[in-house]
Order: sequence, then C-alpha cells, then structure tokens
Amino acid sequence: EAAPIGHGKLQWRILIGFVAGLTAGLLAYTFARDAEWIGTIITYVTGPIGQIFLRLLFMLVIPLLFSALVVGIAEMGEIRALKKIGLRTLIYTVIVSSIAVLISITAVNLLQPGAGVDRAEAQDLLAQGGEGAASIVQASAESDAGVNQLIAIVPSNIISAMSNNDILAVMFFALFFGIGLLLVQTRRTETLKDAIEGVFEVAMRLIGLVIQLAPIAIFCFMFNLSAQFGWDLLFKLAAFVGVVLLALGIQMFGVFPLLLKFLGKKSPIAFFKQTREASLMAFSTASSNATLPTALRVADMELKLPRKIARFVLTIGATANQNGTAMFEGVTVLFLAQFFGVDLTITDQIFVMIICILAGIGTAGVPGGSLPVIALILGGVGVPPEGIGLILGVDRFLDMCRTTLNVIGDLVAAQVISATSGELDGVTGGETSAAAPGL
Ligand code: DAS
Repeated sequence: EAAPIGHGKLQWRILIGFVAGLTAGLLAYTFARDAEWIGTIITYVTGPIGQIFLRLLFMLVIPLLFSALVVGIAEMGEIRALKKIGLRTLIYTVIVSSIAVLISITAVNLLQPGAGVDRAEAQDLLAQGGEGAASIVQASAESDAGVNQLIAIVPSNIISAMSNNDILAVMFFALFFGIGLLLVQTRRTETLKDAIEGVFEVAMRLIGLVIQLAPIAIFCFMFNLSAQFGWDLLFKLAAFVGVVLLALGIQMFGVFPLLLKFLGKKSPIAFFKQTREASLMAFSTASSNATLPTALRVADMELKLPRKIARFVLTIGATANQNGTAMFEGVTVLFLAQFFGVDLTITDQIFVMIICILAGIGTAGVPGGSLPVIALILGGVGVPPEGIGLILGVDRFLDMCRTTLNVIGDLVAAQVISATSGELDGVTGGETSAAAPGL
C-alpha cells in the first residue's frame, strides 16, 4: 500500500527533496557556476529524471480525467443536479477569475514595474530569451486563435484528441458521455459506469506508485532551477516578479480566505493545512494536470468533499479555472507594454482582462502553458510578442507559484460549490475505494 502522503511519510520526503535540491543547486551555482559538470548532470541525470516523472503522470492524466469526469457526472443522478453544479461552477469561475485579473491589472497600473527596468539588463535578457521567445511566438501563431479554438473543443475524433493530449476536447467528450450515462441509466450502463469507476481507481492506484518517485523528481526540479539561475532568479526583474507575487498573494491570502469563510463554510487555516500536499505538488511540478490526482485525493480524504462535486469541479477546473494563469497573463502583458512604451488605453486593458479570463479557461495545465497565450495577447495589443523573451528567465519560478494558485483555486471552488449546494452536511468523505491510494 503506497504510504499515504497525507500521513506525513511521503510528504516529508518530498519536502526534504525540495529543500535538498534547492540547496544543492544554489551551492553548485555559487561555487561552480560555469563548470561543465553541472551542465552534464542537468542534461544526463536530473533533467531526464524530472521529465520521466512528469511523463509518467501525464500518461495517466487522460484516463484519470476522463473517468473522474464521466463518473462524477453520472453520480449526480439526474440532469437537474448536473445543471445546478455546472451553472454554479461556471458562475464561480467567471466571477473569481474576473476578481483575479482585476487585482493583477490594478497592481501593474499602480506599481508600474515595466517603467523601471534597467535597459542594459533587459537587452541581455532579451538576447538570452530570444530563442525561447521565437519558438513560443511560432507556437502561438500556429495555435487556432478565437473561433477555430472554440470549434476545436468539440473533437471530431476522440481517439485522436486523446492521442494528441487535447485535454479540452477529451473533457468535452467526457462531459457528453457522462450526460449520456445520466440519460440512459439501465443495468448495462450501471455496469459500464462501474467499469469506468474501475479505470479511475486503477489510474489513482498507479499514480500512487508514481508519486513515490516525487522526492527524487522534486530534488531534480529544484536542482535544475537553482543551479541554472541561482540567486539571480529572485533579483532578476525583481519589480516584475514582485508584482506577480503580490497579485498572486492577494488572491491566495485575501480573496480565497474570504470565499472559504463566507461561502465555503471552512476555516481558511484548516483548508490550507489540509491542502498543503496539493500545494507542494503544484509548486514542484508547475503543472495543474500533473497535480490533478493529488487534488482529487486531497478533496476526498482531507477536505471530505462529496466525490461527484469534487471530481466534476477539479477536473473541469484543472484546465478551465486557472486563476494564477489569468493573473500572470494580465501582469505580463501590461508589464511588457510598459517596458516597450506601448500606452494601453482603458479599453485596451479591458480587452486584455477579458482575454485573460477566457485564456484562464483554455490554457493547458502543463509547465509554461500560458506562454503561447501571452504571445497571442501581446500581438493583439501592439506589443512585440518576442518581448516575452524578457521574462523567460524567471518564468519557471513564477510558473510554480501561479500553478499553486491554480490548484488551490480549484480546491477552493470545489469547497465553495459543495457548501453552497448544501452538499456538505453528512458527507463522510474518504468514499474513494480502497484502490485509490495515499499518493
Ligand atoms: N503551468 C500551468 C499550469 O499547470 C499554468 C501556466 O503556465 O500559467 O496550470
């Protein structure tokens, strides 16, 4: 039986991996910054281990997400319940994402981080980030923007959507299939529902095994980050990093506690304590999708939320309710506009805000998922998209922070929607079958 992360064993090992990786990386950066052996270690050891860990998790995300969503919907029992939960989730997402983007845009306008960037440093960063920026601009140019992207959410072939890891299309199909199960409800579909529940349990159990690698993988992530960027990580573009962290902090420790207290019927302190392993996983992997299994288990075993609501809100939320991403996109677009001296009128800023809220719905829950979207928005407001190269050096660290906000935001949504749907009373939680492990 995989040691349940919530009971401390694995969680402490993950924490030790995190601190050890950070320390080792900073030591390597401080005493052997340009030594060849550091590059060799990152290329042949720590880099591959981190990538294999993420790929093992991504390999299981599609089966997990599909089965969680289908069974979550089928367990609602009737279409009326689905409509109620679905509507509440949509309303919650739009309102809370709007608050998030409003906070981020206000912070950038008030603090003007883009106005004070040292030109020499900026030229250096643009040169370093040039290659990465070009590939991101290329990716955003290729992505179907606007209407095509909307149409692409409806998969014409679910197998190719799954093989292309097209999470939104898989989610659409799972929603549709779950509604089909709700409408049919015969003995045979009950068997089918049980079979799909079995897929969920197997996926969760396998993820419980994969997550045993987390301490080593997280050591590698943190070593790679700190050995390459060292202390500069925090001081480079300090004003920009500071404004992003300020905005994320206001949402995390201002807005979320208010939502939890007044709508979620939950003490914020208890909530943050019970969800810490999801925070740790989100921060270390910088991927909402990779953290989804942990979020599902935390909602079930720690927060004791009703499965049907938690599974629906968390699987939809992992991709469609990314508060951290929406904030980061708002700050970055306005920061780069300031840096390049592009004056954005209020209408421009409202346009950016609306796109950021929508982008928070369509951005992939993978490391760096929001970068192509930012390049798209920059192009839309007359800022050179290549300018994204300026922030690439600090993006990994900020991605870890914003992904943590994304995942915690999804868990807050599940808590609030459960409480406001009157589904909290009498839920014992821990209903996940035995196969779903401690992670
Ligand atoms: N890393 C993305 C996620 O997993 C967020 C982002 O890139 O903005 O949610």
